[in-house]
Amino acid sequence: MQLSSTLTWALLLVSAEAKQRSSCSSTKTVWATITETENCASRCQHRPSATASISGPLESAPAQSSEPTSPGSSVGSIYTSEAWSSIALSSDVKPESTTEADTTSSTTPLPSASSSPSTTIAEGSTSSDIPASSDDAPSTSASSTAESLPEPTVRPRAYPADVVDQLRDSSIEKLEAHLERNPVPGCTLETAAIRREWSDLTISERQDYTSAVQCLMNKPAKTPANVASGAKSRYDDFVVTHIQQTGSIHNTANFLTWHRYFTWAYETALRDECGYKGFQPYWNWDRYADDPVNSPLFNGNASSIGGNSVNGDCAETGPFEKLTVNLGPGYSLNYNPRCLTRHVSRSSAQQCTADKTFNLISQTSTIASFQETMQTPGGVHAGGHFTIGGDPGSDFYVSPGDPAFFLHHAMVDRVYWLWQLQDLDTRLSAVAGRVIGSRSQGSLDDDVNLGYSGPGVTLGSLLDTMGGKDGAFCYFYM
Ligand SMILES: *[C@@H]1O[C@H](CO)[C@@H](O)[C@H](O)[C@H]1NC(C)=O
Ligand SMILES: [Cu+2]
Repeated sequence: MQLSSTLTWALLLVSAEAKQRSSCSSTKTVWATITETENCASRCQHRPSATASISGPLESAPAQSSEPTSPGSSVGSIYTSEAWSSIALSSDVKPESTTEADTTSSTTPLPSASSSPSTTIAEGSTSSDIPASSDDAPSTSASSTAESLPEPTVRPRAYPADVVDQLRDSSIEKLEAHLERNPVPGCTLETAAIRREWSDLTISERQDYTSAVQCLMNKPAKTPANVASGAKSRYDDFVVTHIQQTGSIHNTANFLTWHRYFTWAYETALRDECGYKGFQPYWNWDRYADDPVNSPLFNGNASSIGGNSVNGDCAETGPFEKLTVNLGPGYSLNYNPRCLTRHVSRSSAQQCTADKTFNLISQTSTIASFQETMQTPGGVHAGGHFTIGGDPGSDFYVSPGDPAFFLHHAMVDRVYWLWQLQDLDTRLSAVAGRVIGSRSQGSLDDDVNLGYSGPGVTLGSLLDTMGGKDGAFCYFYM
C-alpha cells in the first residue's frame, strides 16, 4: 500500500507535468496505476462504523439501497481514495515546516470528543427525531451562541448541535476577541457573510442557490475553446481550473488556501454574475451520515442538490436532472458530454462523522499534521467526496463538475477555519507542505491562481476569512 500510494502520487505528478502535452498514453498509465490501488479503496470503504458517533445510533439507520453495487461501483473503483489521499504515506513527506510556530501549547484545552457531546444531544436526538419536515422555519434545538453576537448569527439550527458545532459555538468568542485586538477595516462580525449549513437555509434559499448554479451553467465560458474544448459554460471554467491544477493543489502547501479561494470565487460568481443574494452553504457531513441518500442534500427533491443514481444510471432527480458534465474524465479538457451519476454512500459518510472531524481539529497542533490528517486515506476530505461518489463526483480531477463539490469544500473550509480559530495568533500565518515543481517548501509568498476563475494572489492573503484577499474575504461559518 505504501508503495502503490507513492507510485500513484508520483504518476499523478508526472501527469500534471505532462499535461500540456496531453498525451493519451500517459493518461492511461495514470488510470491503470490508480486502478491497481482499488483494493485499499474497498478496504477504506468498508471500514467499521464509528463506534463513538454522536449523531445517533448507526444501527438504527435504515439499510441503504445505494451502497456499492453493480454498474456504478466501477466508477468508484477507478477513482480510489488513494488518488485523493495524503502524501503522509509517501517517502518524500517532509517534517513540519519551520515557517510554522509550534502551537502545542495552545492556551485553552479543547473539550474531548468523547466527553462533551452528550449535553445537547442526549435529549433523544436519534435520526428519527431529525426534523425531515423542518422546512422553512427550522426551529428545533437552538444552539447557544455568544449572546453578544448579532441577531442573524443566532438563527437556530435545524439539527441538534453536534460536537463540532459546539466547538464552533464555544470558540466564536476567540474570533471576537481577536478582532477586537486586530480590527479589520470594513469587516466585522456584524457585517460579515455567514455561511450556513444546507438544512439551515429555508427551502426557498436552497432553491435560490441551485437556481444560481443553473444560471452559471447557462452562461458562456470564459475559457477559450482552444484551451479547453469541453468548457461550455461559466460553471465549466471552475471545472477546468481544478482539472488543470489538480496535480499541484492536493497534498501540497496550498491545498487548504487554494480550495478556500476556489470556493469563494465560485460563491462570488454566483452572486455577481447570477444575482444570488445568499452565501455559499456548506454540508455538515455528520448531519446526514446515517442516511445520506434520503437527506435534504441528496434526496433528489426540488430543494436538494440533486438525487442519487439508481443502478448506476444518470442522477435524474432534483434541480440538476438535466445536468450535462462536459469535461473529463481525469485531466482531459475535451468535450465529453455525459450525464451526472452519483453513488451516494453511507459507508463513506462514516469517515466524516462529527467525532472524527472533532478529533481532526483538536488533535493536530500544526498545519502540516492538520492538512495531512484531513487528506489521509479514510479521512474527512476523501470521505465527503466518496459520499457523493459517481462521475464526476469521485474523479480526483473533475469532481467540481458535480455541484455538491462546493458544499463539501465549504465544509472542508469550515473545518480549516475552526482549526484556525483555536489559535488565531499563530494559525493565521501557518503554512507547511510542499510545492509541486519546486524543491522548496510552501510559503506565504507563493502564488495562487485560479486561471479563468479568478486572478492570482499570494497564498498568505488567503489565510484569514475575515479580511483576507486584500479585504475581499469577509465571512465566517455558522
Ligand atoms: C424536500 O426535502 C426537504 C428535506 O427533507 C423537505 O423539508 C421538503 O419539504 C421537501 N420538499 C418537497 C417538495 O418534497
Ligand atoms: Cu480539489
